[in-house]
Amino acid sequence: MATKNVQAKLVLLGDMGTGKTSLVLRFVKGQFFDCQESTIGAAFFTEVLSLDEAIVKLDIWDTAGQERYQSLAPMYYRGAAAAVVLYDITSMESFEKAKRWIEELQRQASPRMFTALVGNKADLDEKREVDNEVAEEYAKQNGLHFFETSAKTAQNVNELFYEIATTLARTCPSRSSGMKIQIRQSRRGMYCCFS
Ligand code: G3D
Ligand code: MG
Repeated sequence: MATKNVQAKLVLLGDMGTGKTSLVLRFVKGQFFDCQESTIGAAFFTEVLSLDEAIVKLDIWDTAGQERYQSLAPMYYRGAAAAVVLYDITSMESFEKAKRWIEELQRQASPRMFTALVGNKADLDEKREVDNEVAEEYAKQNGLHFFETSAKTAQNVNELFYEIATTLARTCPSRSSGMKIQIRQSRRGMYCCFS
């Protein structure tokens, strides 16, 4: 049987400083920096995951400071098959901001979009402001996948991205032959099944 090939756009949303760039670097490069430079300009990563059921190519878009300008967001998440909305477990304010992003996605984005609520910096439990149970309950009520992660210790980072890839492998159609894909991409500039 031919292997299924899926290509999908994944966007990271959330307040500045929640660890979006750190989380992607941990996943893609296996690294963590205590002094992570703020993201300026485009930040784009591609990662290919080989699963039993499919090969999933994730085009990961890290917000390049757009989190400051919420009005630019729709352009950023248009065509995305998956969104990861991050908050920092040591900041209630970042959790409230994450909820605003979720509400915006629910209003604007495709209802089929895979959406995960992610509480990062789980290694800083002694400074925790957001209860795991409160966030998990919110996620449940809103039909979101939920994880607590640490880009620093790598806790749950692979689990998060593999859950995304496994779900997309199931829900996205396989890329067809080169010609058709080229036409779709040049016309719409989008990926996967939600373009
Ligand atoms: P952003 O891309 O969402 O703006 P960054 O966030 O990835 O730039 O991270 C912001 C700060 O949080 C960085 O520290 C980074 O090292 C730290 N950080 C990110 N993830 C974690 C984590 O899981 N645990 C801990 N303890 N720190 C984390 P600085 O000092 O550069 O502000
Ligand atoms: Mg960043």
